[in-house]
Amino acid sequence: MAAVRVGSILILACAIAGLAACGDDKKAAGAKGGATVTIGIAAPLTGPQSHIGKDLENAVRLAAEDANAAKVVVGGKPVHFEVQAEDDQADPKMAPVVAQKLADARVAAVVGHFNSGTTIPASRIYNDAGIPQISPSATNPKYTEQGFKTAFRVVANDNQQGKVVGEYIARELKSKALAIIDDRTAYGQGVADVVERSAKAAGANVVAREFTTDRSTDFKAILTKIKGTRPDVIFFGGIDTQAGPMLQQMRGLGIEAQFVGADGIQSTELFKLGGNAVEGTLASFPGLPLERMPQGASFGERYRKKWNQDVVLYAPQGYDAFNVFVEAMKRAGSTDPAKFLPEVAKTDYNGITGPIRFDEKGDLKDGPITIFKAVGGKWQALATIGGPSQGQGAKAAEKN
Ligand code: ABU
Repeated sequence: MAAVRVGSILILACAIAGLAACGDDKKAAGAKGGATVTIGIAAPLTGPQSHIGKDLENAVRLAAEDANAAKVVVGGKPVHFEVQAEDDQADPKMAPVVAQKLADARVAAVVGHFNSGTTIPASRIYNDAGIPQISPSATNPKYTEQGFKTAFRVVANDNQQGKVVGEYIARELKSKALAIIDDRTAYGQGVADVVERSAKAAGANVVAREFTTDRSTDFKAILTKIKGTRPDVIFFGGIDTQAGPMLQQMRGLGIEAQFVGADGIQSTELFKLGGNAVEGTLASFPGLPLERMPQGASFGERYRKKWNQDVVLYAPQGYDAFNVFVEAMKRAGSTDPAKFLPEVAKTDYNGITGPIRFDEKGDLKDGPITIFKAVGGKWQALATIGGPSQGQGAKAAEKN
């Protein structure tokens, strides 16, 4: 019964309490024998990464609106979906607090968190509460290596993404002097470690390894140090909020090295944050380009119409994560997390982003990785490696 408020009980409770806030629930639960189910979304909704968190919240709200318009029936009864959005501020210490709040609110499932550094500590809370969690974006492998049956992600992880990027730097860019910077987060440091290992294994020479934080804005000291090592490529493991000013400062210092990042910088926001300095930047993303996702173009259009902005980064994955839960509930004939959790694990769903199936750990099977280049203020896809049509880890890169 967690997260499910049966219509008649709720109406009675609202009548006794006289609460105005019960109005929506009353309306929803008014459907004959229906129930209201709340799905949580946890992400940075304030602070420097709020543009990415709001993108996810927007996607989940759109998915709930679509599910309600489709009049979803679970176990023969109509279900009304609501969304509870919580702000983890991209802070690993805030994440368990937010997760506990969602658990106490008895949400049926959680889409989130955005950051690996928040997703990992929050996952223990959801596991203990038996709440299924799908991160649309957390790529650190540790998230699904903890043995939690409740933890899933709808993107490839950084063992896959970092390997592709490291090999791209060594083989395609033919780097002989690679400098690496990370932001010391679970994501940034983790993906930088994998890039370093795979680039070295593929023949690149690493000349510098520096770090900053995910709250820093001045990188001149580490960039000046790196400049002395004469790098031909600089890889940054971190988020667009740091990458934008880092690129500007790098060019300001006269460093001409090719700048490469991973999915944390592959946002539309990077162009605003870094201006002209972004031109030519390379970044990976653990998924297909939006226009090559099976329903990406129409999703992008609907998202723009609804929210008056383009998809920032992970909205399609957030939308799909919500629907994986809805489909699991339908198959289980129940909105009780204990009953539909096994169905989440058995997911075989064709989403906006492509086919979604999970391995035994909760990782996405056959997740593609795309390499993008910043050209004229837009991301242009250069190559996609792996994915359902080629099999995970496929050697051949599909040129876009
Ligand atoms: N995957 C990039 C951004 C989210 C994370 O921290 O994993």
